Amino acid sequence: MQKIKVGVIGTGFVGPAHIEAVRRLGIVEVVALAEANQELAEKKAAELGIAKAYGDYREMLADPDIKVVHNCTPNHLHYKINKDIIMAGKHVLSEKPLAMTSSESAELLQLAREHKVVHGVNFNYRQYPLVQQLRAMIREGTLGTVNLVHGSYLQDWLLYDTDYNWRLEPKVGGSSRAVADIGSHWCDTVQHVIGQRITEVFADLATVIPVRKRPKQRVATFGVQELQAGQYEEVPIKTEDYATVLLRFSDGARGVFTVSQVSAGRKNRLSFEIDCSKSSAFWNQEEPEHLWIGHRERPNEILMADPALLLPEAKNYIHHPGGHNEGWPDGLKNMMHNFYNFILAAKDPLVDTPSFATFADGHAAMCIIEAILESNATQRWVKVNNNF
Ligand code: NAI
Ligand code: 4PW
Repeated sequence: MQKIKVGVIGTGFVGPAHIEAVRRLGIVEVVALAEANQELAEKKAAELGIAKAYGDYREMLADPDIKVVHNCTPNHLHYKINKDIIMAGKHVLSEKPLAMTSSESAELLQLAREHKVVHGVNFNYRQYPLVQQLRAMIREGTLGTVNLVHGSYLQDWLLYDTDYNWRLEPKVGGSSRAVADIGSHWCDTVQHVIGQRITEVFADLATVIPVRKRPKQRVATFGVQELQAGQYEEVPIKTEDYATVLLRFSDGARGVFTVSQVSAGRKNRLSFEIDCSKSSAFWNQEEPEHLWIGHRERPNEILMADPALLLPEAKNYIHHPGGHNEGWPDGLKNMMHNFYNFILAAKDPLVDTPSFATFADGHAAMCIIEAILESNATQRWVKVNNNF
């Protein structure tokens, strides 16, 4: 079977994870990567065992054999690079956020639709088996009507004033930080699970650490380093470390979430509880193989990610549709399922693979982020644009 040829732009923290994930699918060949310059591209290509290295991604886009391109660059480059990928006629899997503003994301959505390319955004946390199981249970009505959605996404990698990353810089990361970087995952995942859109928000944001020690040398994502005097400069920080947001959903559900990048001991803890008219459910990314089901009149249950217990829509996420997924490292499985669904759609756009996020979901995320920023600034409920 002919493998689909893929190129990856940006190989810092997440780019290599994309490469590792798609390589394991068995239906993809990563033939090229592009980096910020030729020297770095060749260094990374040698490390990652990739044949072609480009110091300018536009040269990679000229390769007619490459059908799919993953954009794993910093946020400020997403709009331009995604637009160039579409104009080159390639299917585009963009890292989140889709762009820096909702006007940019609206333009990308329209362009992708006009050029009939398959378009995806890597909201990968949808792709855990028990997240898909919960989505199927809600669609089947097993839990009843969704009334409340509440949860959090907590991390500690930016707890110290010496922790730094381009995500803190509005010109590179965007006007929002914790909400855009991780709140977007929480909002996308719960909307996907309950099948409703967020329609209104009321937000409270804070910059818990208003001054940070910015290293004079570039620091890798999640990088930690001891800084000596003279190796850093103190800089004011305006983007938020923390947010709590009240939510209203399209079918009447209410909710709230908290995001924090300064919660010691929480490494990457996305969690949510969905309280329905018959029963409730709770899922936590740090224990992804367990789904808590709460009942009023009978003992609560813990559903395990056991293929024998899962609904068909979720079973696929245990067993690779190609027949096996042994050896898939747990940390990669959610991305692998996301990319598998995307690659199937890229091979045959008529294939119905509803679970990966498209540019429409990426645009929806930008509209939610902008409504949250406006609500925080004006201290009132703000409606989210869902007309697209
Ligand atoms: P990073 O800073 O570790 O890597 C970015 C890479 O892009 C670097 O290697 C840099 O040299 C390269 N780059 C910069 N300019 C370039 C250009 N003009 N052409 C080609 N390459 C260029 O950043 P990280 O943490 O990997 O994040 C990248 C993106 O992935 C961000 O948008 C972030 O939101 C997203 N991300 C998503 C995750 C998820 O779970 N879906 C996880 C981590 C990051
Ligand atoms: O989207 C990413 C998350 O999966 C973020 O950009 C960084 O990595 C911080 O949390 C995780």
